[in-house]
Amino acid sequence: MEHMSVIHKTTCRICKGPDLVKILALGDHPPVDNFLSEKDIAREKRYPLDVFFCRACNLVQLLDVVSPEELFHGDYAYFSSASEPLVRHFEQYASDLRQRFLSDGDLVVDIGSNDGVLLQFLKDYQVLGIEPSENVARAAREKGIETLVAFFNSSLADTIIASHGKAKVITANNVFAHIDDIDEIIRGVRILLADDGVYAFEAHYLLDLIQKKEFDTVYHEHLCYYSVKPLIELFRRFEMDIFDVERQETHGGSIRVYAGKKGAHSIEPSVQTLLQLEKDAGLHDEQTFAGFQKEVESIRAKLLEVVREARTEGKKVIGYGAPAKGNTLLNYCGFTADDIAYITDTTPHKIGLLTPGSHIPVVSPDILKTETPTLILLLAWNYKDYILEKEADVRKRGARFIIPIPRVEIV
Ligand code: DWN
Repeated sequence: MEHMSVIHKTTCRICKGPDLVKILALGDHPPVDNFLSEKDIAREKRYPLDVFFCRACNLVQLLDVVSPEELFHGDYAYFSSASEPLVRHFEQYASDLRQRFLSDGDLVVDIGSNDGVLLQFLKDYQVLGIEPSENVARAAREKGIETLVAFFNSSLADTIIASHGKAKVITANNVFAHIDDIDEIIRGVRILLADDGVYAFEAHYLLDLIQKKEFDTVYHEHLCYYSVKPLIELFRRFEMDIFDVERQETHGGSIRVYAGKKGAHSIEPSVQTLLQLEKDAGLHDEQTFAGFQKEVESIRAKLLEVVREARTEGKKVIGYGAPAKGNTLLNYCGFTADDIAYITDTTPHKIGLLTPGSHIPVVSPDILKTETPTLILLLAWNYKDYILEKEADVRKRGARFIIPIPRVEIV
């Protein structure tokens, strides 16, 4: 793997202002989706993971930008379809888009389409995926979804218009928060979008992150931690409106934002409702973040206490799910394979590799058919209900799950 490169920004990604204050410092971390084998360990690099608040437009963001070519490379580890509840979420999302916006023959373009998890449910329309990671794009093509291996930008928008025409719906789910030059994305969306078209994107929601202490959703892929207020300012700069916003449960709590060309869609009350909710929760006020570092440190202290106590008592602790966020949590706590013997995961690509930074082996969940660990650290806590039900048998055999977020509890 090529050496990583990182740039250190000094201005806000949305308003371009310099008035930024650090609100969370998590230390130096390796990119969380770069699972690796023993031979790659020597070349692994870490970068600062610090979160900043813009006093002017209130965007919460990272300023240390690891190059996208090396985060979303040809051997990317994240396949959305590895999580059954997420597939169900995108099936519902597709039917929402179908009912509300789509007519026969419309073009739907998905930016950051991963393995076709959304477009697979819209194949009766013209669909086009855009996915920079070759291996993940291949999985989409195997589902019969036309997919361009590329990063989206305004020149690609022109190319797509020439070959496919303008898009009625453009989506960008768990990708719009990953992009440094968001202006370029919106320029491209504005070019590609039909005049009555809709740009719909999902991103984890800052309100959930703060209220449920989801510090582990901070990692180098996530450059922005959106709230509605700065997004309105961003789209206004491009003569676009945000006309509807829906809270979603995915990834610990997300927002689905609907935007269109100025005046093309009537503005729903949901926009003002969420703006008010954010104001009431203090998301536009720097003071709200003052205590966050301490809250995160106390979650770490509790996790260290539980896991290290089990270790001194000779009890076996494992991890369940090897999500990107799990690697922020493991590395922030400084856990290694001496603390967490192994981690199970349903993603074939991750099985047999080591987690970045903590270097814990990832194995198939099948091991739990025969092994009964004492404690299971639920790193994929955002699927807690689904997983606790699925793993009822290992719990009957005496295993207990450590749920780390929003507070450490053992169930
Ligand atoms: O931005 C991103 C977020 C939104 O999605 C991407 N960087 C990658 C990804 O982050 P993540 O890896 O934290 O997402 P998930 O969907 O929470 O990852 C869950 C992991 O757990 C997957 O590797 C699959 C695995 N899993 C499992 O082993 N057993 C999931 C389920 C539901 C299970 O039962």
